[in-house]
Amino acid sequence: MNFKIGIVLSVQPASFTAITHQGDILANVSRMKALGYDGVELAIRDPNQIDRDDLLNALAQSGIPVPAIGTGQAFGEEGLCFIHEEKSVRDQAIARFLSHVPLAAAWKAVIIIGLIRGQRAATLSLQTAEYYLESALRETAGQHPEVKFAIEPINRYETDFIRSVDEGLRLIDRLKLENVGLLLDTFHMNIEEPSMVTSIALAGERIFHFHVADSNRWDPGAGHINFAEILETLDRVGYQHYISAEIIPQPDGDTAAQQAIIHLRRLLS
Ligand code: LER
Ligand code: MN
Repeated sequence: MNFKIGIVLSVQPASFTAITHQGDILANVSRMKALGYDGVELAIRDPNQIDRDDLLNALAQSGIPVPAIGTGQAFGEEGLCFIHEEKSVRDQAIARFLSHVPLAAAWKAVIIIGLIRGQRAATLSLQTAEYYLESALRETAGQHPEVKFAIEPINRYETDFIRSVDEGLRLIDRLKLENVGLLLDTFHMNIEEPSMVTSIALAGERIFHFHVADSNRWDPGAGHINFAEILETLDRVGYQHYISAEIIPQPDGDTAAQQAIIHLRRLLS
């Protein structure tokens, strides 16, 4: 199996719980490198609030690739999203999202469209929400064919909009943009998909990125998801990108990160 193993780190402090390490990016990157991770996925709330050159230099010096950039904290911490009823908020979300593009281009990283798509207000029709989201994606991903973007179906308790692989596939079919695919996450699929392996097979080459967490969002191996069959299915559909651990720091960040890579390496060997 030709997968690389990554882990999600947050560059800025975040209230999102499924992150083993946040802040002090230099120290965290070298820790993950020492544990044997092939890459680090960076969750960045606001690229304008960090010294991007410093960050680029730090990652270049560490020699560790950045396979993906998470953007959801703009919604989680600030409420910016693509389907907000107020145009000014939608515009701010689009501007924020676009500010990730230079970093993604430099790292050849996939930009994630997770929670930044937003949650549908009770007064907003599904049709209008879909229109807002598609317009935002055409204005962003549609203008940057040099970068890949991945829509993440997220479970019903965290969003009410694009929860299943099927909904995600229908959206990218409507968009018809070569550079937009899916990010599948085992934690969400375990809640929403009748069969994770069937959904992975259905998404096939449209899977641009992959998150792993067990059924309890702890490290793979700590719950009841069958990762062996998931990795075999990914391999069968030709997936060759990163498997990125997005897990709760339980009992602590270092231990969770270490247990995750030990379990994943064992399954891949
Ligand atoms: C992010 O990748 C994720 O999985 C969501 O649950 C929250 O952002
Ligand atoms: Mn995820």
